[in-house]
Amino acid sequence: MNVSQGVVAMQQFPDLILSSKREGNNFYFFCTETTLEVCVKSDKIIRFRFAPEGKFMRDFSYSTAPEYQEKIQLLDMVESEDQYIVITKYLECVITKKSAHISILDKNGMVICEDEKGYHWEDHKQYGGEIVFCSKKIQSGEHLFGLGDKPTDLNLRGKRMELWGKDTYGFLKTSDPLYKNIPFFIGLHHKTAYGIFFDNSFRSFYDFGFERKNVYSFWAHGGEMNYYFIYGPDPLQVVEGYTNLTGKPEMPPLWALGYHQCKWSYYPEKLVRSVCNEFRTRKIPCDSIYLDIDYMDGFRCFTWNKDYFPNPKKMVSDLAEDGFKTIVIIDPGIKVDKNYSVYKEALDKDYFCKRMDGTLMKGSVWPGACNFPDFTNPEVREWWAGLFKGLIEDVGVKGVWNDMNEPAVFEIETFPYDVRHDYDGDSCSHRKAHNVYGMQMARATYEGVKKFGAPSRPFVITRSGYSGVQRYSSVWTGDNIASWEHMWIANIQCQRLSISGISFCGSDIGGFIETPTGELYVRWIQMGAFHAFFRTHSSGDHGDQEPWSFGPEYEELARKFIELRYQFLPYMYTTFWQYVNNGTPMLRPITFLDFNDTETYFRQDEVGVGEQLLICPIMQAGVDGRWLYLPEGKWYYYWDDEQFHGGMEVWAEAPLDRIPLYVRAGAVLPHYPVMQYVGEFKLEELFLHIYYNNKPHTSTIYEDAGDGYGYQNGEFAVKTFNTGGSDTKFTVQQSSEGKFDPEYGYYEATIHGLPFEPEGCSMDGEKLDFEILDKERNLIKVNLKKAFKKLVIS
Ligand code: MIG
Repeated sequence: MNVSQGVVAMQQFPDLILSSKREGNNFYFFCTETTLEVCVKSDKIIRFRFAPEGKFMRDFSYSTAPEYQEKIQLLDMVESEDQYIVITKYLECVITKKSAHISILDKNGMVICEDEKGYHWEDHKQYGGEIVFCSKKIQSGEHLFGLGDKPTDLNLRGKRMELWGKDTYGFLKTSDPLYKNIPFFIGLHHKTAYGIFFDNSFRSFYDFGFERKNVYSFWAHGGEMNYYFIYGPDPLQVVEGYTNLTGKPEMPPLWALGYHQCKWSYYPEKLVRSVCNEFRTRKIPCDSIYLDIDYMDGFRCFTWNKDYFPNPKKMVSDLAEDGFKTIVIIDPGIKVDKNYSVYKEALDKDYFCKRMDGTLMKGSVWPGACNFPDFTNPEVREWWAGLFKGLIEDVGVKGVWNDMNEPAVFEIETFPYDVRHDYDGDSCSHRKAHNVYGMQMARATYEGVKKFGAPSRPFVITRSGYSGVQRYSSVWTGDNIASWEHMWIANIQCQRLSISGISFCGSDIGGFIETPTGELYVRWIQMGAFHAFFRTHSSGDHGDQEPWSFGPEYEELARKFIELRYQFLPYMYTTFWQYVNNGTPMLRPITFLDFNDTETYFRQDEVGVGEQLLICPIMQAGVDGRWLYLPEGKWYYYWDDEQFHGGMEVWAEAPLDRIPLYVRAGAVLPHYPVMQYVGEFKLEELFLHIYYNNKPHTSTIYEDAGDGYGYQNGEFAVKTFNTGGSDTKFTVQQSSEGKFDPEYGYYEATIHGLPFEPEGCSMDGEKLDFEILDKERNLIKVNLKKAFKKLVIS
């Protein structure tokens, strides 16, 4: 092994590769002591692992990574005097014999990603084992994205970040680390994108040219150098590749895409009921209500404070009748109390985390002194899931909110390093388990909510998580502040989470800490209406934060945007399905939307929402509009149908009753009527808003029952709409797949932007009546059969 003497630490490197071996899709390269494993997972995904002394660790990961294998179309290896080349359909992976340096090239011979020092390691003087490093060159013009919930600029170039989940109350733009641990990032240069997923759960670091301008590196305080290279070249494809690798969620219940109302805390029962009542009397749509920690008896998980909630089952079912799903918080800390059955059982069964020397891990959180279940033990997870029987099956709670699972502990921040964990049968210290603890808690919670809520779909939300957490849970961005800067941060965080495999995300609308002005609240709710998770939450002690708390003028505006969200529900649901089906992120940074246009690389306020929409929130007080950059193509301004060409800056007229919102020309957007909650009434019709375009354009609508698992057995419908036109004619064609037949009877379609005055209209060859809705805007209305195949307007 090569040794180069540093000032503080000794870096060690692999040396000459002496031989190689192929086993199926895996290749092994043997240096004197070090072994490199190269596993080809798909035509676009290659995994690299290093064993410094030739012996690999157990191949286990809480992301689904190790089992993932796709069909490979082409795989070959060639050896020359000084290098090996592993060849796939899209990639050439060059490994030098001299130092096991790795470069990956595309089929045009362009270097996508290449080692600088490459893999190296240092002894961990304090804790033993190795600190494992990998450094690569930053290519010219390279931008770097990813890493989950970081609150800083989207492009991470020039920054250094850390993953070590932390309770960061009132975090700042510069705070790091935050709650979530997502060791995945994306590089983009020369119109080519790739990703690196460093599947290592130890405390890890990412230096994107902070220390040395043209080098990025990632390292972890233990474990293996074990990373995946994921090829695009389109950045959205990189995210899809990563999401396929680490897993996609199931469809959420449709109501979970509705509006959620939360506060720390709504209690007692009377207050909960009156808040829900206010929503219905004021006709502000809402689908769920949250109970924060005060519903419990002395903060004991799975208990109720009977003074505040004498009959939870009755309350929950009354609320349910009015369309409210009740969601309750569950923290990991279990109160030390010999008279508390959950505590007693966990103690008897040895389910709590222990310190290295065998005493229980004790820490203080809301209930006072607590012990903490070891969620990395499969038996503990099963037990935990079982605890939800009471809440879900008996009381009728529909969703569970996991908080404090970084894990957070008062005074000492988190568990000490020496705490032991099972880690699914390969016992380890907290150094390795910390970053996955929250995810394993969410996983166990999800299993319980799913089991006892069957056949309904579960809803779980978590604050912490590791790669793959998206399979079990939605997330929120934690304890933010009621400020314009925090609205900006939320806009960034939700985009970043989306491109980190976690599309089901949202922020505490209006801010958790302190109280927003009515204006800030309205601007924030406008943005939140386009985030998959749409919830107002606040810490309550600072003032009220219900949509009506800011006076009638702002209430009217908040209602308008919550209503808008319900109108957009079938679109958001379709976008969610595209995420579930293909791993496509729901929010798409403008750079990802149009990565061929490098102008977009320096922008981050503009966000694609699914395939057809673009928003650019107003994040400043007292303004009536803003400049923004539209990506390539033709766009309609949602509010007045004004048409714009992309690839340039445009001014969006957006007084407080508008968010800058654009629709792609040619799009078919489904709308629901305004409803107070999902399933309030039977739908008579589905509204379609169809936007004229002279170029062909495709839109999709996904539908299913909105709950239950029929969709996994073909009970769904995917409708494809192809639009196209000329100066005198416009055509809309529909085809569909799947056997689900929605309850509504027909489509009520509005055609926007026709460049001609229509004279006739036909559906599947037969004459069809149309109505002119608005002469000036040339808005045409037609009613269409659900199964129509072709609409022609001329
Ligand atoms: O130490 O449960 O981020 O959403 O309302 C604070 C009380 C604990 C932090 C969460 C917040 C929640 C609060 N919790």
